[in-house]
Amino acid sequence: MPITLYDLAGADPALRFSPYCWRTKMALAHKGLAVETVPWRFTEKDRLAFSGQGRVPVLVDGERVVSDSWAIAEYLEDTYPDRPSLFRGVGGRAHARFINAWGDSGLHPGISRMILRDIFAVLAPQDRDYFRTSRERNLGATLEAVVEGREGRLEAWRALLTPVRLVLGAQAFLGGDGPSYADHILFGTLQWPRCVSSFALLAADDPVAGWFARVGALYGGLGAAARTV
Ligand SMILES: N[C@@H](CCC(=O)N[C@@H](CS)C(=O)NCC(=O)O)C(=O)O
Repeated sequence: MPITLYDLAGADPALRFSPYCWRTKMALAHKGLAVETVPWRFTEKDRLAFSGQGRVPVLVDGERVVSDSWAIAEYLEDTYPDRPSLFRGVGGRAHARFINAWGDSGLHPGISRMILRDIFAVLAPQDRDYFRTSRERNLGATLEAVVEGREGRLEAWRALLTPVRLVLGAQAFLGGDGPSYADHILFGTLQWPRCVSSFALLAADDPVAGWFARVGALYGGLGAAARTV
């Protein structure tokens, strides 16, 4: 029985834009595991009740249900050890955990503040009120006010990627000569704005853009082929 993945979708069911779900889809492809993705909308909490929580990704593998992209990566690595490794050992796993935390806490808040209004625009009608209300409550401002002036914040956000540029000056992937889950984490983070917004976060001549294209071309071009707005 193939693995099933609940995957965040917009009004267009083919528009799959969750950074966390992208991390998981890249991890499954890295492992060479077939997956059937199920489009899921923010307000369909009842459809995830079986997982005991209300966020995606949720992976169902036979009897096993795993939520949270990091927990899923660890599950895949530990359950399918004979397939290509996501972490390449204990040290790689520990370092990938850092990239995961850095992506979520260091990069995502700034991305949100640039693309929240664009996300709203692609959502299924039934998700719009929930998304606007929950995000505006958290941020204390309207979606429109949050994204206003984003051009002026872009340079500072791009500077956050300096360590990545330094690493990519010495090796092709964060994982070294080949991709590891660290690459899939950052790829998911950057795939999120690419899918929902025409506002370009990366300059075309940025080495990170070259790396992003390399990772997007992996696994038959899985990431590159994603539906975008
Ligand atoms: N730490 C979780 C975060 C998952 C998460 O926040 N997913 C979002 C979609 S990108 C979600 O399902 N949000 C539901 C909501 O906001 O109600 C992971 O790594 O999987």
